[in-house]
Amino acid sequence: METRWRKATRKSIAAAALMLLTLGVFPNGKAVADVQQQRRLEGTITVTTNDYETFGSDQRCSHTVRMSIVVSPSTRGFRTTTTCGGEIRTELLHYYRTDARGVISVWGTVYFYEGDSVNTNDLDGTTTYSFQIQPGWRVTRNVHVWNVAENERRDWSTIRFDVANRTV
Ligand SMILES: [Ca+2]
Ligand SMILES: [Ca+2]
Ligand SMILES: [Ca+2]
Repeated sequence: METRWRKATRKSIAAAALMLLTLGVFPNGKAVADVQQQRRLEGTITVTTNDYETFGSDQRCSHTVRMSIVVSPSTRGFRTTTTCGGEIRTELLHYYRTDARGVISVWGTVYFYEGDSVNTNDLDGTTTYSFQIQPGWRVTRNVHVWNVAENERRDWSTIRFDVANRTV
């Protein structure tokens, strides 16, 4: 037989459980969504380039860009330009946005120019890329582009993303 005390305890536990359930079911929906949608992308992008030389050794360059940006459902875009060896210009267009769950989408295009100078308009290779970063995760991705137009594989750039999806 249940004592009065036990019955009362059981009732208050049930009440507490109901309160927790209520909080869980009816959070401030909009505030939660806004917090989840704004994330910080943090890390580095390293552009490594090889400039093939007919005489002598190739020229090798490496540039690192540090990223720490707030990402939201509105797309943010950047252009990062690096040069190497007096003949190559690598242009990286990179875009970021979050979805409703706070997942960051990363995508873009790499343009590889090779010619008489780093200001050349001779576009010899193009690559597109896209990947996603779950909240709290860190991702590394290599994107490769090379001199396709002149079939010179020794002219190339590799863009290395090492980026994390953190709270704002
Ligand atoms: Ca060259
Ligand atoms: Ca050169
Ligand atoms: Ca060329």
